Amino acid sequence: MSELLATAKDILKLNWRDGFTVPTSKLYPFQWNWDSGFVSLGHGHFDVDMAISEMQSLFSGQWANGMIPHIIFHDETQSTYFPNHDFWNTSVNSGAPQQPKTSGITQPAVHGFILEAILDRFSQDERVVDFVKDLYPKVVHYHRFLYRHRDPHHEGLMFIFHPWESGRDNSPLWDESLNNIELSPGSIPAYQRKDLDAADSSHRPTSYQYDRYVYLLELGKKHQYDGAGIAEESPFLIQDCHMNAILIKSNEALINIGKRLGLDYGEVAEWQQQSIRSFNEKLWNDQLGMYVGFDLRAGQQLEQKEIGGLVPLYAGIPSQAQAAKINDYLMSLVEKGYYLCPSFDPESPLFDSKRYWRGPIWPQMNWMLHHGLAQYGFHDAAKTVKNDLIHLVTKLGFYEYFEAEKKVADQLTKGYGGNQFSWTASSIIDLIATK
Ligand code: 9WN
Repeated sequence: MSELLATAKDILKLNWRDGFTVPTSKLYPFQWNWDSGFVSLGHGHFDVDMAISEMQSLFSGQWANGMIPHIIFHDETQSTYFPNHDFWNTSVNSGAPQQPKTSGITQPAVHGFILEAILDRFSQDERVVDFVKDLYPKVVHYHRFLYRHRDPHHEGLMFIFHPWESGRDNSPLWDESLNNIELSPGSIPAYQRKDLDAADSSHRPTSYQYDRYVYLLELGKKHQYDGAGIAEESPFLIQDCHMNAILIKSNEALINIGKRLGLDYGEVAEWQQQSIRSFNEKLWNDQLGMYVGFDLRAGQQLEQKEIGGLVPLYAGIPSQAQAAKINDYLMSLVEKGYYLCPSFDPESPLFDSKRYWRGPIWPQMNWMLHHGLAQYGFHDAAKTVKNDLIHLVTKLGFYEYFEAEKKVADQLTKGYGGNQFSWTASSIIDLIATK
């Protein structure tokens, strides 16, 4: 364990730049939104100043409308990632910062619960309390953006208009919406992918998917990235259960922090009430025994079993009976010979054990699931989710994601995607510290 922790710490140091951490140096050379949240948690175990700086650095990219972008391009000279800051051209929105340059879409709103975790750990440290008080209204403003610009029917459920916003970029969940995008020559600008220079192409999205990612990026740009036209026009418009569960978990954290530090949480409490009610009414699927997303364009649920459908456990959304169904699903995967937890239903023909979000195990997802299962008293599954990740990282290295099928994983010598990965290090550090 101590060797594993020492390596994890070294990785966080290695990926540390001037005040923030890159997910992995080759494949993702900038600051990513939800990665930074988890990474901040890891830094907090060794150096609280780094944890604080990580979050401050991320929020230096906040837009006037409140949005926290999914990428902050602190280093404009770095050209090994597509799409770079110039391709996003965020100057179409007058509230986008000139400096640092950013992308024009967002990612899961983990910051509220990360802030609460940091406060829990350092509640006696005045600097930390001041930092939390300073960041608090900015996080609230971010949530305000999500409710104001991403919830046109005032349901308390935000939508995403780009797979990259979900954090689960090429999940099979998005296939149908992407397939509805018909591209004619000239309908998207010319571009050159850079990810295939840094990762195995059999682990990454296809060029068919990338063309559609670019199409949706251009659609966002056309509407200044926050305009009402996005909801009217986007062929990809999803109320994702993972995004909304994380938002709800962070709302709850903001309410807790507000009570502790005497900060105004009235607006958050209102959002929260409506969000939890709508979430249970609209996103539970009894047949599957888990939560699902809702496709606003097609007007129907996305009926697939996948990792995002389990995350509401972490937000305390399901009843004990609903949570038990989620636990049953996880235990059935163990019986069928999988490490926990595959990102997509292994029994689906759409499952792909190597490719990105179409099957493999992701460390930060196990972190959230571990806490969710423990909260509901499912200690066996909680332990398995934690120990499987520790086992895979010990055996295969600090990779971005991992093979889920036991008999295949046991023959491998390394994980998938990027190596020396920051949130893998962070999740391991924090999980080992958790009882
Ligand atoms: C696009 C950085 C990010 C994660 C996402 C993951 C992957 C980027 C990409 O890497 O997405 O945002 O280029 O593939 O899917 O969850 O935040 O680690």
